[in-house]
Amino acid sequence: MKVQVAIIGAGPSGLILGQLLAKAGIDAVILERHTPDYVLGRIRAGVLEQVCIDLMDEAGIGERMHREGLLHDGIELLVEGKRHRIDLAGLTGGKQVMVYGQTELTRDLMEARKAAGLTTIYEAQEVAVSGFDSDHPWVSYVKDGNRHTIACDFIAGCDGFHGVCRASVPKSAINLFERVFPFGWLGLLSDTKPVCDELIYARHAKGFALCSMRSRTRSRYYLQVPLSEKVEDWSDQRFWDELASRLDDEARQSLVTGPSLEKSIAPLRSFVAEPMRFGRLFLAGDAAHIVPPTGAKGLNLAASDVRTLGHALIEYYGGSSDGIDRYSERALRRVWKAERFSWWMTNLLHVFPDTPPFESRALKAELDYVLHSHAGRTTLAENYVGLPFED
Ligand code: RFL
Ligand code: PHB
Repeated sequence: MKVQVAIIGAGPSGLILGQLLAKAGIDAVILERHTPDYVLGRIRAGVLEQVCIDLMDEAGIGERMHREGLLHDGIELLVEGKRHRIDLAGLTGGKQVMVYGQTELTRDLMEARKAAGLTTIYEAQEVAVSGFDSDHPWVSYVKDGNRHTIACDFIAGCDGFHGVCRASVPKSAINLFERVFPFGWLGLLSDTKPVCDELIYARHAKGFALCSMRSRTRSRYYLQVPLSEKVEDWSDQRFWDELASRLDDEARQSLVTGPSLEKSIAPLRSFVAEPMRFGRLFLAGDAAHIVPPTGAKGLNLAASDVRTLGHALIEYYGGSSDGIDRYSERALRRVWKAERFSWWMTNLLHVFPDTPPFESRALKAELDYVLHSHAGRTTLAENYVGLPFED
């Protein structure tokens, strides 16, 4: 088998890239280690920036997203029991974000791919990427006990943080930057009415809490927990009690509790791999970088990477290699801005063990500044809704 682009991973990065390339008449195949149901069962992101919304439209699959997604004009910060609204739209000349679950976005992309008859090989085991330092790369995989090989012009590594693509690059060719946070987020999904029309980011002495949602009837809540916590030790009741204790009276009164549909703990990490191109192998999305979820940037960064990569590959087949030559530099400029914002927002809103008293007071003053200065609120708002593309 021979294709123009072999995409590894059927998460949002791989599926959006596949759709952009298919629209441009570029022949691509996607190899995915898991089943479609497994991919759809992972509860992850919930907030889309305009960049991601626009890209879904460009890929021709934004119809359900516009029908069912909830546009938000602002977010609430709850600090020491007091609410502060960040008027995202008012501070950014009308920009909004959309609440639409990663699961739904992935489902739309999978269905569009299936309807267009495009090839996705699920349950592809032992995927290997080779020859990307030459003009003739190839990928191989095992399916139903047989090994298959696909020759290609390019490989797109959209295989997430634990994927095979970044791991196949010689260590001497890659620089890694990492910060692992000393806590995780315990998430709970439930079919209950969200506690508020907007997201609430709460800083509390007991730790951070986030009230988010997937729809007007489905809520997603998170609690900062030590990494030593086990999800089995968190009954639904314990979760609701702890959440209520980190909110204000108004939220406590409107909090509707119910059985959890899903509960899981995610560690928080900042990570960047540089560069994002190795010959004919490109990394995109979580394969190249991870942000702590506080700024809601992971999925949106994945979308902006594949926008840049998709356009670069389309340009290449149109006769210019300028886009692929500049891919890594262009993507990384945006990546580092989102890394900085996510790291900053995480530092501001979480409780760190053993923070020295001086740093603790300085952070408190910074939060006070952000909440009460127009410039501070604007900085938060313009980063949260997503910085504009520079190209
Ligand atoms: P994914 O989604 O991890 O997909 C990679 C795919 O590659 C497959 N794979 C392989 N396939 C073949 N062979 C191999 N060797 C393979 N190794 C891996 C995997 O099975 C998988 O299907 O990466 P992608 O596409 O780059 O997408 C990134 C996003 O999923 C991620 O950044 C976001 O979910 C992060 N995130 C959030 N991002 C936002 O923009 N807004 C949010 O509100 C937000 N909230 C979150 C989040 C992530 C969270 N967790 C659990 C980490 C909330 C949480 C709790
Ligand atoms: C979510 O709904 O899962 C979510 C929302 C905002 C974040 C992180 C996660 O910052």
